[in-house]
Amino acid sequence: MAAYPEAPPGLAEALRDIVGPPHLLSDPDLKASYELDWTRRFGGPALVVVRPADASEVAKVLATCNRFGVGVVPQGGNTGLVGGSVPRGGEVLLSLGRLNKLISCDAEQGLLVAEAGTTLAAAHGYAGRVDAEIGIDIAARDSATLGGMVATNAGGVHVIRYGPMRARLGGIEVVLADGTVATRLSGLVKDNVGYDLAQIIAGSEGTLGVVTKVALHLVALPRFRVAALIALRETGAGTVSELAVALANRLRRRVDGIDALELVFADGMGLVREVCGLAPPPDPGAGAWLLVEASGGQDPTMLVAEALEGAQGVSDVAVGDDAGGRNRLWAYRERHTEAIATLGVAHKLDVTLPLHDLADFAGSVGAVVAAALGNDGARARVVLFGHVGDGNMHVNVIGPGPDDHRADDAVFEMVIARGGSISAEHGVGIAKLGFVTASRSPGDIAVMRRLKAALDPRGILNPGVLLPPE
Ligand code: 2HG
Ligand code: ZN
Repeated sequence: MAAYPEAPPGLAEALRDIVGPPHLLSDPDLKASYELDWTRRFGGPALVVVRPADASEVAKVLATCNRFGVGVVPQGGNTGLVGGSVPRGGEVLLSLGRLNKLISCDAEQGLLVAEAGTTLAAAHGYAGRVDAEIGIDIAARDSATLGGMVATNAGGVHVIRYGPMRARLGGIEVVLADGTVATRLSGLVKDNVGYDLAQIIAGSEGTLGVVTKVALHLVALPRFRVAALIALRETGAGTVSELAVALANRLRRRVDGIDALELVFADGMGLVREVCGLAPPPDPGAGAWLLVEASGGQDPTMLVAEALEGAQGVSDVAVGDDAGGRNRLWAYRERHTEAIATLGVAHKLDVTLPLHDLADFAGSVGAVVAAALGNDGARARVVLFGHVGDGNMHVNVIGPGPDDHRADDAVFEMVIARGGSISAEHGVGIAKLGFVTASRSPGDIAVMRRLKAALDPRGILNPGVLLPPE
């Protein structure tokens, strides 16, 4: 980590007066957990960590930092994977963790409103109490917070049915750099009065404002839900990736109410089983496994079974139709991230490919990484998995040092050449800054820069993230 920067005289005292002494952290040991991200690849020293209690304290903190011209890094559950929620060195770290109250959860209106630091798991619990759910789920649900998920437009396993976080938004409350509080939490489905505040802020990665409240549309809890883990073996009809993409499309055409279509491969499965001590999956010798989940008012099990009849490459299937059974199947997929973390600091390349190109990408990305790393290629390991239903693959490269960008660059160039996206759901952060201009038109970038200049003229909000230097 870089040397410890000094806070400008008077800043720490001013912030302490706002939040109270216990919530202004300047001791290096107390700050440490806020200064390194989940990947351990990104992080830097914060001037201080400040933990406001509510939106009005957030507003005062931002107004103060704006006056001092000091950068502010907002942080929710610190589950980000692109270096966007940890200091680069010399910013105030603004933790939203204390803003964790439920405001309302109304099944009739179909809306949950909660403070930004509420975890996704807590939100699931609130929705469940009124026989509803919120249509967003990610493996980091116990730590990831609603505000951070809006800021990064988080995706997850249910995007193919309900869309990403921005599609679930019924409104937000956001605090701008100068301390202005903008609130629109009505949750009205039809409400066409001007610019859409929530949609401007969603995906802005803390660069335009700090989210303090989130309104999410609810969906009714389905009566039936089933998950199936489908083992695939290569046949003359194609590689396991080709078979998986074909089967995902077939399931989508034939089964109503598909919630998730996820893909893991043999090396990732082996790693997860070894690290997490999981029982053998269906056909332990298979080359890949497709996890499908479907739900609705009718039991989808028969439709899934019928869709699998005659499907190519299927060597075995395990079905989970109660929560315990489903969770057991999901563990093979969800526990990839923690299992990979035991191998070292992974380069997390979260990319989308057009579906027709996904299988070819999956088959060739390992060789592209090895070539990019030259003599170091043999020591690198690539673990691939992801949300095959929406073309989103997680390419995890373990081996290159944190600042070695050769593999990242090669994969991003490959993705752009194929018409995909360098950031499917994790955001840009600082990890992908070099590829933003290749991913957006000059006019598009100009709009982003003007929005940034208008809402944060002193450039204090998450400096260095999302927008590359001009
Ligand atoms: C997931 O889909 C997350 O589980 C994490 O997006 C992906 O660890 C990763 O690469
Ligand atoms: Zn993911």
